[in-house]
Amino acid sequence: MADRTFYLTTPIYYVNSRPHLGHAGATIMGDAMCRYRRLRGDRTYFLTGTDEHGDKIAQAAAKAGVTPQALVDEIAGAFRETWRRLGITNDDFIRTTEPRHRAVVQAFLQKLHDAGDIYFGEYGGWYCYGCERFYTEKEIVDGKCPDHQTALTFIKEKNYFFRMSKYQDWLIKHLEANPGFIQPERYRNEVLGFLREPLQDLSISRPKSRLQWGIPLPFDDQYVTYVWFDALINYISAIGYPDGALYKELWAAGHAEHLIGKDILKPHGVYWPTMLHAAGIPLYRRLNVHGYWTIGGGKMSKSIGNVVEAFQLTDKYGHDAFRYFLLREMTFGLDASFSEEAFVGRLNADLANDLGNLVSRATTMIVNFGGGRVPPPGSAGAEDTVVSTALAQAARSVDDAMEDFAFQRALAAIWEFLGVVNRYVDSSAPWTLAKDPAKRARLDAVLYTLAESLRAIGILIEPFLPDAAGKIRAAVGAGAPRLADLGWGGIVPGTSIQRVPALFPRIEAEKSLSPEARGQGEGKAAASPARIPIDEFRKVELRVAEVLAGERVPKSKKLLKLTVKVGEEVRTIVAGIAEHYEPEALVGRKIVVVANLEPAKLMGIESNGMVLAASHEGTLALLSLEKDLPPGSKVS
Ligand code: ME8
Repeated sequence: MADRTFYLTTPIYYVNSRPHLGHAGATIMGDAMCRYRRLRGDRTYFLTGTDEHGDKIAQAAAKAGVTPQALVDEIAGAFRETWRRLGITNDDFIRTTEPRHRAVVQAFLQKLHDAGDIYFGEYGGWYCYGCERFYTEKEIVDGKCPDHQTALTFIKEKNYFFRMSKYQDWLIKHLEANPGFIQPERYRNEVLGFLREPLQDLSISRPKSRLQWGIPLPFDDQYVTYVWFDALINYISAIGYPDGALYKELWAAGHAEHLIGKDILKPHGVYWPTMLHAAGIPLYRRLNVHGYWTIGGGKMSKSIGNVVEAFQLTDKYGHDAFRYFLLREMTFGLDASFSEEAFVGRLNADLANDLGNLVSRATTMIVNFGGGRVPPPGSAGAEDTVVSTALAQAARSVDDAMEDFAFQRALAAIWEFLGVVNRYVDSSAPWTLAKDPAKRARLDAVLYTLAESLRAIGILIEPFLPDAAGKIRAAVGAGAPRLADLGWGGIVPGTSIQRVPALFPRIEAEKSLSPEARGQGEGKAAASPARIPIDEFRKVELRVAEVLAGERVPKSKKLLKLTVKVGEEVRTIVAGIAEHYEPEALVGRKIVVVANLEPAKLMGIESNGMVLAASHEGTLALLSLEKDLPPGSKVS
């Protein structure tokens, strides 16, 4: 991450629905990224906002018996308020109905019109009001919109068009010359895929006779522009294109990055770069594309109440926990599934247990055995350097991960560090050292290491768990967080330490989970099974297997097809772990399998064996080996 200036935008959300889980997920990712960049000391500017024109808004307002402006004011207010409540640190909030935006859209249109890139023509095509765009014959599925699964409307009218086709070759060349322009790579490939077909010119206007709620074209007041020509321009109108200081600093100097969901890849990956190029404006630096949240296996849709319900879990379990779950559970670029059960599982395992317990134990021990003050470090032994080395490693991994917007990887790296510190507490056993006055110097060294680890955790988790990070920093007397202060040894002996008893209280699933979520748990079979003689157990042949390849079983949410090596034998095992593991991430891993099961057919695939995994409250963990042994090794 060489660039020390960073301008990040989220999509501007349609005001035809109130903020929901999907919007929150995207805005939280943007916020975590910008908090991280500020922590690095980078000049950071974070923009979000609302997209307020279009047929749908006008229709919804008419239905509600209010003016479109009254409707958009209310919903834009709800978005602003939601982000304030969630602690989102956006620097500005752009609304497409603002005069500052309208002026830039009109100037942009005029520029393209003057350059001959906007022309008047007739077009007939299948239009989806949900997406606010025409679909080509190839894209239409069963006569319906592939996204909304609703009927399309055939519209034929005279309109203004942007000569997008003219820029097809240029865009292909740009993508080829700049492999990191769209990431993750699958989306770059998807855009290159769109560009294999001839690019159509883009209809950018609607006649005023049909629609009033948009920005009038500067060269024909009988037409309004809206949809993408209106919405995309927010990214530069908000920062004062063409002459504003922010525009020059953030955009013209090449520091802009967009964060979007995969649903709006084409407008951002094709329309926007060609629009910018045609207007002689430099391109954005990078487009970062995230996947979709699904609920109960189905695509999350705005019209479904469950997205709203899911969002209410923020208040039930706390904003930090909600943020953590969304950032930890989604592999950037891929879809992820949301369930209250998995949420509570993560909250208990990662937050209450790994993090909360550690902070509580460490602060309590410094209070009880160190008189509430950081002792002198003494001389660090090998056990102590394991902790400082692990911290440096975690900091490097977090930086690498954040370069790719891979929040899940950044958090996994921090949790590895927490694991090291947790094991350090267990192995150094300060409670035993405290009993022996001769071991005082060793006890001090251990307590110092713990205090220093807490200070580091209070910095490292700031982008992801800002409230908890603040509490930890307050408890160890640390000031404003900066990555530059992560270097080992920053905490000053004598600093007063406060106890932090319960950062994340454990959730008792039985009491708290909604009834549907509880029903899915594996707790039902928890009654202890009858005891068996050892001979019975010996009938089960457990072996180490190496995963050679993995893929999702088509049409199945749960199943992965794994190709594994057991000794010299290669076989297929179908495992119900697809909701917990990406198949590619398993390749090369050594796991434990039941090797002598009778073959079984699952979704038409013959499975020869079973993969062993532990599960608890929605979290699933594959059994692995503590030391490396060859595939085929017997497990007993
Ligand atoms: O498309 N999972 O606005 P929009 C994850 N106004 N993210 C989701 C999601 C889900 N199920 N549902 C929505 C628009 N999102 C246009 C954008 S930009 C110039 C104009 C997130 O209200 C995701 O980031 O439909 C997606 O791209 C965005 O909300 C779309 O929000």
